[in-house]
Amino acid sequence: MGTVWAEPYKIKMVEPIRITSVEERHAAIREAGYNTFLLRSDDVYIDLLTDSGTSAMSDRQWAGLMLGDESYAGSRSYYHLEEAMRGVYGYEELVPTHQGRGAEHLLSQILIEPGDTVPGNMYFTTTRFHQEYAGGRFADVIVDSAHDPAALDPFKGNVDLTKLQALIDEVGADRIPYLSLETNVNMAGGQPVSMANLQATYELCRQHGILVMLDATRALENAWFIKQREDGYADRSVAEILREICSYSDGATVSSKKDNLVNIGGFLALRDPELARQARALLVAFEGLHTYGGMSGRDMEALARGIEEMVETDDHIRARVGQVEYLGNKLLEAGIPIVQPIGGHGVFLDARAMLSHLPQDQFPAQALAAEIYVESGVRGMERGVVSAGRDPVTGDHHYPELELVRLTIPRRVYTQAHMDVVVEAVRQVHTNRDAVRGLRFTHEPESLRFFQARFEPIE
Ligand code: P71
Repeated sequence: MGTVWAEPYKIKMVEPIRITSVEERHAAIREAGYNTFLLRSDDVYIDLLTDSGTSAMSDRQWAGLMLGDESYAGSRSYYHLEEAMRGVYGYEELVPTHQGRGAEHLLSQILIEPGDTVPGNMYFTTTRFHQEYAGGRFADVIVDSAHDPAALDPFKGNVDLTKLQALIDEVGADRIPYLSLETNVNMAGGQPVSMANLQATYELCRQHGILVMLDATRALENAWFIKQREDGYADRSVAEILREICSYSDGATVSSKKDNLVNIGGFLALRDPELARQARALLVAFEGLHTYGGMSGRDMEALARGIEEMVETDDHIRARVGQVEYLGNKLLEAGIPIVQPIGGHGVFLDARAMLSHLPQDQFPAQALAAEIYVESGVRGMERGVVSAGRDPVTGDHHYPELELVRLTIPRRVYTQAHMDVVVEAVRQVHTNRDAVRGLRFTHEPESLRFFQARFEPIE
């Protein structure tokens, strides 16, 4: 294989998209309260809000929709999904859910007691919500470099074992039901965990009787980075690396809307049949019967095929991450401050560096995302103080060091030419950055506020 890569597929069907005028976009963003979550997709040209549920399925997956078995109980498609999950991830017990947060809900409810602490390598919004909802407290044990957008550490997703040990000493291992270990850490900018760190973390936790639960939502992207960056893995397939990642854990939650190449779905995977029994007891109350969770038969069939397809060869993941790196490198060449190294699922603009005239309580990343949309119709997502929310005890904003706009690339959807348009748009905003004004809330929801918050520009 040479150094030039290309997509391992050709295009059989297309979906037209519309370019709007700058006047239309001004009106649209005002109506959306300067929140890109509240825009209508018809008003968006290139949609980089998220890589979640936005991927293009293959012809084999679409064919699977027709073959899905809609039996209420014991669906053939469930057994196909179970076989695919066991084969690719290596866990024994499958608990299907409607999407990732359904799995997080079940896991948090079965393992967390009020007053417990759940350490993790940086928070994720829904994950932390469910930990707190179950009465727990999240404690960040990621390496310091994860909080520095410019640090070039190849594994900025790693757990800092000193921080973890200090937490164990402080609260006691019996108040830590599990460590929540995210692969290719989303909020850090799509940054991987090394295999050595996964192994060492698992061993430390085992010594203290603490379970390790992966958030394996983007474990495939993590496997690709291990292959590229960690000694001893260059000649291993991503399929083998993924299996080894999972071997250092007791279970996993997965949002199948990412790596797994489907538009909806997810699962909780476990090794311990007793924990799986407890999860299924809740599953039937909150999601659906244990052989479908929240998914239809056709959803499960497409998902089983997506799981198999993502690791069939390394070419898929090479092209997926290659496209993200293409965008990131073009932005770097243009002098735009982004999180480095370039992540697995998107490019993260450093809004704090770009809009240095705005204090963090004027929501620079929120303002930057709105500005890029108005400039070009490209939609990104705020990942900064708005996403971080408020401390449930003090009521103050959490002020994360990372104040970012995420330009997230859906899998198999956009072309290199689309990426060039995005570069042009961000360059333009960067040139005029001093004119971007800060924002203030006009409506602030109590929890997961970023989804539905509304803002207005500060005069
Ligand atoms: C993403 C999403 C979707 C999302 C969720 C919350 C706020 C904004 C966007 C979802 C994840 C994820 C990780 C690591 C669990 C979930 C929840 N990501 N873990 O990045 O990235 O999964 O959406 O299927 O419920 O845009 P779910």
